[in-house]
This record gives sequence, C-alpha cells and structure tokens, in this order.
Amino acid sequence: MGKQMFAPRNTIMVLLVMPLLFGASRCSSLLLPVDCSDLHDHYPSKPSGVYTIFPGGPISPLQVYCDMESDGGGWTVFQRRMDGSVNFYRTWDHYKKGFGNKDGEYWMGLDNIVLLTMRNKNELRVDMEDWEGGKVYAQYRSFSVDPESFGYTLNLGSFINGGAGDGMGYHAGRKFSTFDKDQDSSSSNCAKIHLGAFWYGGCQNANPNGVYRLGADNVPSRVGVEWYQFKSTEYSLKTISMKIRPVTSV
Ligand SMILES: [Ca+2]
Repeated sequence: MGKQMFAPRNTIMVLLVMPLLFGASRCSSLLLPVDCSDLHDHYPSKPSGVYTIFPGGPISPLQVYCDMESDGGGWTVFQRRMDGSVNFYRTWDHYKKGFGNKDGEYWMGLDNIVLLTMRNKNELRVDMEDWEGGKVYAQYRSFSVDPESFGYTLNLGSFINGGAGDGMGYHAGRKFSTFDKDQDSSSSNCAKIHLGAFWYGGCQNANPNGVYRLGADNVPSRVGVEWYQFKSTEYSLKTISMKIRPVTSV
C-alpha cells in the first residue's frame, strides 16, 4: 500500500526532473557560456551588460561586458574606454592579467584574449565616438593573439571600413609592449612616449590605451586615446571599445 501511495509522487518527481536533465544535456554551454556569442545564441534577448563567461573551462569564470547590439550582438568586449575613470598606464603584469571595472573601463587581459582567440576564428570590431557625436567603427575579418612566449603577437585579417579607417592594420604582426616591457620596433620606448600599452611598431596609428583626455586639448600630442585615420593623433576620443566574436561558418 505504501508503494502505491508513493508511486504517484515519484512519477511527479521524474516528470519534474526530466526536462531539467534534458535541457542541461542538450545545451551544456547554456550554463557555462564560452563567450558572449555563446550566451547570445542561447538568450538572444539578453541586453548588453556584464556577464560571466568560461573561456578557460568551468573552474575559471571570467566577468566581461557583452555588446549584444552592434551588428547583431554577441561581442565579447576586451577593452573599453568611456570616462577616464581607470588608469591605463600600467605594467606588463597588469596587461597580462587584466584590470579595471567590467561595467565601465577595463582591459580583459592578454592571457584571456589568447584563450578566447585560440578556440575559434574570431573577428574584431572597434567602436569609437568623438566629442561631437560622431560614431564610427573599424572591423577586421579575423583577429587572434599569440601566447606570451611569442610576445602576444597580433594577427589581423582583412579590413572592413565602418567610417573609422584602418587604424589597426599597421599593428598587425607586432608584439605587445608596455612601458616596462619594450617589444616594439622603435629604438625608443613607444609605451613611454605615448603613455599607453599596445602592439606598437615604431610607434602607432592607434593608441586606444593612451591617456583619457577631452578631445583636442592642445596638451603634448600623441599621448591620448587615438585613432589616426579617424581624428588624427592630436585628438583623444570620447569612447572606444574593442570586441571580438567567433566568425560564423559559411
Ligand atoms: Ca623599442
């Protein structure tokens, strides 16, 4: 009699648990998204904001800002400037590991960028805005960064112009440099001269990690948040964000 009494309850339990098990097995990445694109695929209506992704597996969660709007969304933001609240003139170790606030200005960290770009073929989009309301972007059909043992060399695919001009093309094939680790091709130290950290050559067309300033303020040139082909090197941008997304197979 007891079994008969409990049988309906067990049946109910199974019915309740089955969809959960089925759902978990069907969409394992739903619980542990690899990147913002993965998250966007499962929850297309999620707005832009801070989310936790797992590019290095389940034991290494990483908080990032996801751009769920630009060109269909699903972009994992690895660099963002918007108000000058975070100091970007930092050491190699900071650029390796990442710093800043995920809901504001931050750098994701080169090791995380390596992880994200070694898994899939990714494209790069750089959105930027001047102080007069102008909004443009630059896009590259592929983007990856080699591991630290290769100097975090930048690999960049073909350019798509969204009005910004090709500020990054010059930096393709360059190693990353900070003021305390000079890997540029200049006889001087580009990071020290331009108060930033980037894939400098000798030295740059883009300086997105430069000093946050209010446009063309006539202070010493070429140290601002710059994109030469858009506003020259004498003009510091109001906002810039660099983001990646896996390239959908064709
Ligand atoms: Ca040098």
